[in-house]
Amino acid sequence: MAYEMILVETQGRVGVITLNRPQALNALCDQLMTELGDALRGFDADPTVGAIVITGSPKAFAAGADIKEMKDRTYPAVHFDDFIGKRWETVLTIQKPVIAAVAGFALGGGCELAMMCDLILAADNAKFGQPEINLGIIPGAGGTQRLVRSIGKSKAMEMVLTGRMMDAVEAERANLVCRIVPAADLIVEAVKMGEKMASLSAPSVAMAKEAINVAYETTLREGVRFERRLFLSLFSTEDQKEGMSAFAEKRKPSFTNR
Ligand code: CO8
Repeated sequence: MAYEMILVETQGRVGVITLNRPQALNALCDQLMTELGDALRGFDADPTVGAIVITGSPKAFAAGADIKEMKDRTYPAVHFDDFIGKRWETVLTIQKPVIAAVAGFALGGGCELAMMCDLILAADNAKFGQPEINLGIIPGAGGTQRLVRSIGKSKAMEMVLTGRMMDAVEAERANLVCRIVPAADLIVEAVKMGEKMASLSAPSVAMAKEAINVAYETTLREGVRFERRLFLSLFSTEDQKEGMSAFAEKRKPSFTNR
């Protein structure tokens, strides 16, 4: 697929996808989301890639779903097209870690896309918000659910009911983002983090992310059972033998992803 709205490259073992629709602050139109999904699936299937970074421009990660594209849609059209499920949720199906590297605005669907990634690294100029209420709608790609689980009910209520944006410092304090870095270093830092993940045993990295993500969708008892199954299954891998032998032999492990 030839891409018009995203840039795709690899840096070492990290796949980097840059949302590239600057004239619309990376508004997430159908074409952009289709291209993003295709690129994500491509990197997930590429054995030379161990982690994926999604980023935007210095001014905007993404200013939301494309309001101009959505404004005249009718209920039957949005219902039967299932544009949220089909185009927006691909990121949830990716086995490799996906890092959202956010500079500038991450609003509405942009904030929701970032929250669908496995973690968010924020530039110091990042701004997060769910301003849909100003448009007469509500978040529709998981914002009301993931924000509550991430930052708690009160802050989620305030953001969703007033549309107030959060800056990077507040977002870190509220646990929406893992870390803040200077805007100029955002991609370097995100790729460095991805490279670290890519250097580890791919089965354990994939299972670790799966186990953490399950914590959002199940009870503690079921989550712990799920974790234990994954943990025990890793004893069937060569990488578990290699990782533990290397520790005992005081050398660096050499993982083969088997
Ligand atoms: N959709 C379409 N175009 C947009 C969007 C958007 N979300 N955001 C910005 N643009 C366009 C502007 O229309 C403008 O285009 P033009 O130059 O042709 O007029 C260009 O980008 C630059 O924007 P501004 O001139 O407004 O730039 P400012 O720096 O003055 O303001 C803001 C930046 C504050 C980010 C402002 O652009 C803004 O408020 N944008 C809209 C933010 C918003 O409301 N987002 C939520 C959208 S709804 C949503 O995301 C629902 C998700 C539901 C789930 C997914 C289902 C599809």
